[in-house]
Amino acid sequence: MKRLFLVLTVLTALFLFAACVVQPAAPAQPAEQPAEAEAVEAEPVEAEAVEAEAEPAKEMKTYEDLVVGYAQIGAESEWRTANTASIKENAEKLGVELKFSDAQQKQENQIKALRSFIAQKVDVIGIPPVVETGWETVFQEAKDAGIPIILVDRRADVPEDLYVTYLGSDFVEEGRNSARVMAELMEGKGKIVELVGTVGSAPANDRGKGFREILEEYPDMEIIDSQSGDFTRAKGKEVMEAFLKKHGEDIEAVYAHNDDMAIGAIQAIEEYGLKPGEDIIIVSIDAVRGAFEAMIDGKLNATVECNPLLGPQFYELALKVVNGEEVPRWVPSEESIYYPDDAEEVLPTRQY
Ligand code: GYE
Repeated sequence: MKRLFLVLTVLTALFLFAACVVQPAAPAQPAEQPAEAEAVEAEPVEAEAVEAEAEPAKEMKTYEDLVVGYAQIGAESEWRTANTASIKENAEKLGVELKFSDAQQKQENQIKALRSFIAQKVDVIGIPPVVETGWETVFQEAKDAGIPIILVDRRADVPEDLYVTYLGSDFVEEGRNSARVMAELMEGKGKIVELVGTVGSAPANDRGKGFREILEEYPDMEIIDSQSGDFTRAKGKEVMEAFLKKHGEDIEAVYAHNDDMAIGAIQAIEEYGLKPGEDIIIVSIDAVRGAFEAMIDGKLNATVECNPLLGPQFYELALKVVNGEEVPRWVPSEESIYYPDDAEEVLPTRQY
């Protein structure tokens, strides 16, 4: 019941938030549309028809006209491969020409990709910045070349005029939800280790922040160690091994910034001779298929959803942007929380 209430609260909050954020964009459209409508209605009246001709409506681009550059981070997690698939499949479906690059988790490669997209004069650039800082110069270069940037999935710490919109999750809220779930599972007390995402990335920064914010309400819950596993299974396992070596059975819970690191931690815990999900409570973020499988096996206690299927919304935004339509500054994705009880039923419906 408590869980249902939590999920409902989260969904309501998201809904209200989305309603507030999306609204400001609405007035932009009516401003243009009536002009067109008038021109059509006014056809029989010569004078007005001439006026309409003198100022021809700007030709609207369609998906088939769009050339888009997407500077992907890499393939570090199940989440990321699902995101890549969504970006590629939807380009094909819509007839968008996609120039895709994989930076292998290196910022310098993402910067090179942006410069190459600028040289190729793409219409729009989409990028999930691997870390938050260090983007100003290259974003300015895109702006100077008249190429709009859409931040997809992760934010960048740059002045607002250097990108048109951010499409992605509320990572702070994901962190808060993880802590709320953790508090419930641990009954408000115990020692936690934290597997942090890529250092300096928006999701790692915000998921850490949101989690701590809620923990302040629980003085008996404590993070005893915190280290980056770079969002990968291999590093998640490595860091968990080190935590176990150092703290042993003092560890009562793991908070992992993504499911892949949690899955790595599960392996480390089993190899250490403890039962993940029982001896050590584990909560992570993403809700990828691997997390549902782990929950069915009783090895993961909850996963907080982060939606990677951003392709459709991304191209919709890209088209609006090249056609000069106004878009909201932030388009948040809709998300939920899942528990082992629902895992079996939900797994077949998961697309990632
Ligand atoms: O949670 C993680 C991925 O930026 C939201 O990146 C994304 C994160 C996701 O590697 O699995």
